[in-house]
Amino acid sequence: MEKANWKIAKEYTDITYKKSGAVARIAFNRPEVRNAFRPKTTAELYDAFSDAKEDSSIGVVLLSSEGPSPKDGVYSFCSGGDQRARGESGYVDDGGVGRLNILEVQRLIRFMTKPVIAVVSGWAVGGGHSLHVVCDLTLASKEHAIFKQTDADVTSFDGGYGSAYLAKMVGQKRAREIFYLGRNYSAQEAYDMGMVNAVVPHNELEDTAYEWAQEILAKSPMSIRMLKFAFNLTDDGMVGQQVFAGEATRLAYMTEEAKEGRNAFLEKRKPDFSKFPRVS
Ligand code: S0N
Repeated sequence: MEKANWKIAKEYTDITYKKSGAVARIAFNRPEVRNAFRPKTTAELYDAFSDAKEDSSIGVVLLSSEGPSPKDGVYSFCSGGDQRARGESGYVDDGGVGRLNILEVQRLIRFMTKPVIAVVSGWAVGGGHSLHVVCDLTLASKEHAIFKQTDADVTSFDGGYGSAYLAKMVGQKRAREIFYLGRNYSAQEAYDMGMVNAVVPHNELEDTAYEWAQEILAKSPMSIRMLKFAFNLTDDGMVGQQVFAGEATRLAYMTEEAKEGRNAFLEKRKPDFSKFPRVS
């Protein structure tokens, strides 16, 4: 299998952003705080994900992390919202404005036309756990990944995809257990519950993620796009329908039938749809 040849796509402080061929890798880079995200981190994530979304040479995005921590050698994917950035009324940015915007990052991952793979090298906790839930696929380090929900310990809880969509994945009882008890779950336990796609030896994790990306890239991009939004649709309500329908319209525009509709208007004549089949 092809090996990655990562090149820096853009410099940030709280994340790293690289590309290799048609794969983008966005990684948390605050290992000293278990890769907790602060408002600056979420702004950088949003910027990098937007670039990966808009770059038509990119087909798959890896959401990963740098590490281990220089302090104690512990690996972490992400430990959620930075508790030191919480003011009296929520997470506060450097300018004193209350914002975290991690939900906007979740929506970008959810609604971008490309699969996003969570590469969980260590702790996936709180909002970090929710991020792996919202990604299309999750690969986890056999030795170091630990899944845990502390939202109810710190009163900073994800009542959206992080919990409700998790329940679709692992079942209501398990999801409630994860949130109500806040226990640690190994990669194998997470796999057994259905929230991890593969348990991978730690030193093979990044290469495996790149290989999975290559396998996806060999498929029809249109099919992958339509399937992603088809999988999303029933859980995303009218917005899910809107996103799926947008892709259907994009396909429709490519037909001769659509061109006849446009041309007739521009040529100020009645459209002639008689030659187009009314398929059963
Ligand atoms: C990750 C844990 C389990 C790791 O434990 P371990 O290995 O024993 O390490 P520690 O000694 O605890 O930590 C090492 C150093 O890292 C710092 N640190 C760790 N996590 C954080 C964090 N989240 N924020 C700030 N610092 C963190 C430690 O303080 C320590 O530093 P030093 O060495 O200086 O002492 C364990 O660390 C842990 O449980 N961490 C906290 C996890 C947590 O509760 N996260 C927040 C959960 N909530 C969210 O993420 C909500 C996100 C959110 O914003 C949101 C989501 C949905 C809807 C809306 C919102 C919204 O509010 O906008």
